[in-house]
Amino acid sequence: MSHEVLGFDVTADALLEKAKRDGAETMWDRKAAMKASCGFGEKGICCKNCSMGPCRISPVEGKGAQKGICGATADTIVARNFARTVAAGVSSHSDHARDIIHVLHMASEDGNYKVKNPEKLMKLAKEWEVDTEGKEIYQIAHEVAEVALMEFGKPFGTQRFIKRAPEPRQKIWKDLNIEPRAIDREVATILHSTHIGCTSEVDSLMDMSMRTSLSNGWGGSMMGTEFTDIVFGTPTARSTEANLGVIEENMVNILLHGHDPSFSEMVVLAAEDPELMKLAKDNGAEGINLVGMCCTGNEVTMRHGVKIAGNFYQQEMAIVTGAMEAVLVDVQCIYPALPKLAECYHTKFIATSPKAKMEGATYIEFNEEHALDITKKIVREAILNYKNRDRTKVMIPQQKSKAMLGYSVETIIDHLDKVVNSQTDVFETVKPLSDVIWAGVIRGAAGIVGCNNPKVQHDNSHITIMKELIKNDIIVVTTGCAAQAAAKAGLLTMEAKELAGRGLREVCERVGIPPILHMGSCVDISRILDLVSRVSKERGLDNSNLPVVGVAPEWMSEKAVGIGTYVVSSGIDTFLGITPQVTGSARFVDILTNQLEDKVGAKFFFEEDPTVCAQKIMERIEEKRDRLGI
Ligand code: BF8
Repeated sequence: MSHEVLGFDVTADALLEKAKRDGAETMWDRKAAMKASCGFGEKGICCKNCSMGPCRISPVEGKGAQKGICGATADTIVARNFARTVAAGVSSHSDHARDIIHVLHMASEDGNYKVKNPEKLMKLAKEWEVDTEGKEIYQIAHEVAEVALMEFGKPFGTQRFIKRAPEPRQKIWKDLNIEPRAIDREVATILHSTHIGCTSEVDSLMDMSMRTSLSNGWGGSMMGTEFTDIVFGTPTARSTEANLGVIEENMVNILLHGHDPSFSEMVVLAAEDPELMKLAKDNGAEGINLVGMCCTGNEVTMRHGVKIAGNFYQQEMAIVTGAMEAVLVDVQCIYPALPKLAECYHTKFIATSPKAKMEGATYIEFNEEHALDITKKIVREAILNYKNRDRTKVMIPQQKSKAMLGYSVETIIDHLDKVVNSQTDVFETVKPLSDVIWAGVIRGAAGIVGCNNPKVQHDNSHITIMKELIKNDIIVVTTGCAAQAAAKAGLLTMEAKELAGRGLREVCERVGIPPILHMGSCVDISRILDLVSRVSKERGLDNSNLPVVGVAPEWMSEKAVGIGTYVVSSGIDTFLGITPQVTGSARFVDILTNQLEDKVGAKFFFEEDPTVCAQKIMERIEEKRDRLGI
């Protein structure tokens, strides 16, 4: 079993040994069976866009096939594959957002879904010029939701939220003709343009990739965040615990895994039902213990403090503990292997989304009309399964760490208002943040985001880079599975300020924040865009002028490629700890890591060694500071 990449994880070894004893197959067995990954796929030079192929281009220049049967070169094939990956990532995030908007569209005073944050709704109505005069809140909600739904398919115009970007950034997009239009249109256009016999021009494919990615960053994802906050509340700072040690020996354990809070929020509500709580006790348990994983875990922890069982690579380990009564999933990042693994234990694996039906799963379809009834039924199934737990097969690791999270932009500004802005009587501004960066107390900021990937030691890249940066006075904001890695490592605590440099430590003490701020799920990278753009606007600059970077140390999903592309297109350099599947085209690599800077003022960096990556990030931040003369 090749799981040496787990050396960093203190819970892994014993559980993997247990999996072996239990006859349970894990990703590490499958990775070992995979032997080597496909060299053509790895470099992005396999084309299966038509059935004359698949065509594989020789990775050696001048030797073997240099073109596909249609004549597509390695450059074209790599660029087309990249574009399609971006389109898939954009679809996932934006389709998730669409579901949340539908939830607001059906929200009502006496329904399962309500407007939890009317102030945010009214702000958005104003921003989008929706007439609110004399209308009650739910009518406004429905009208705003309708406007949002049009952002997916409107025939004319560009995404509404691009006006939130600094003006110089908007001009760059306009001049390059990459202002994002309707989301579905951008995705369809990419699929069309990468069909055989359409675009072969590499720069054009890159431009289309950027435009499509922006329709997510400043469209789908941003709407996802806004509407989630309107329906379920804007996250505020709160504490929780993280790692597999949050699973309880004497409780009904339910794992929430996936992404969409319209499902997980209803499970949280169902688990608070007095009848179900009594049923749990009647079945011999002390209560119901909800725990989260991946981005749905982030959503429910930052609004309710639901404990975090772990991040992406721990989804199998949570089941191997033998103490999980049910795994409830909706969409994205769920291994198809889980239902089979659950069969090795008493665990019920319940799929709920028609968008992600899974072989071997119990399927209980979730729909928003009967949301609470369905989630109550599901929680009941989990409770009734408690008696089936085989105590001889239970092994729960002890490890867990405390964490502070829920730092939405509003919460960060609220902290600044209370301790700094109140002295100047200028509220709701990020000026104090930009002031400490300009003064050099903090050298810059990094958004560290993304997944786990068995190509590198799990969580190690996240944690190494985070520690190195805060030590050197670079404040970190984080989302996704990277944020959960930080939570498990104890880095989302006030005590973690002791690991920070003097300047950052002082800021943490003064403002009352940890040196690493958990800002939510992957969709919430839009919060980071918002924060960076506020600082740019405050200084009258563009994002590309600021000493800020994006980092995805262990990314693996198509969504991550879409995100990285919109972050760079938004003027923020992005460091990737896993090299994307583009190295079959030196020209495309040069576009990503060099030429993009001339176009959009930012570029990608590929660096797999986390220590070297941190060093390069710091050099880039200092370079940006030099250019600003600060
Ligand atoms: O939604 S859950 S593995 S893809 S980081 Fe990555 Fe984690 Fe998936 Fe982003 Ni979030």
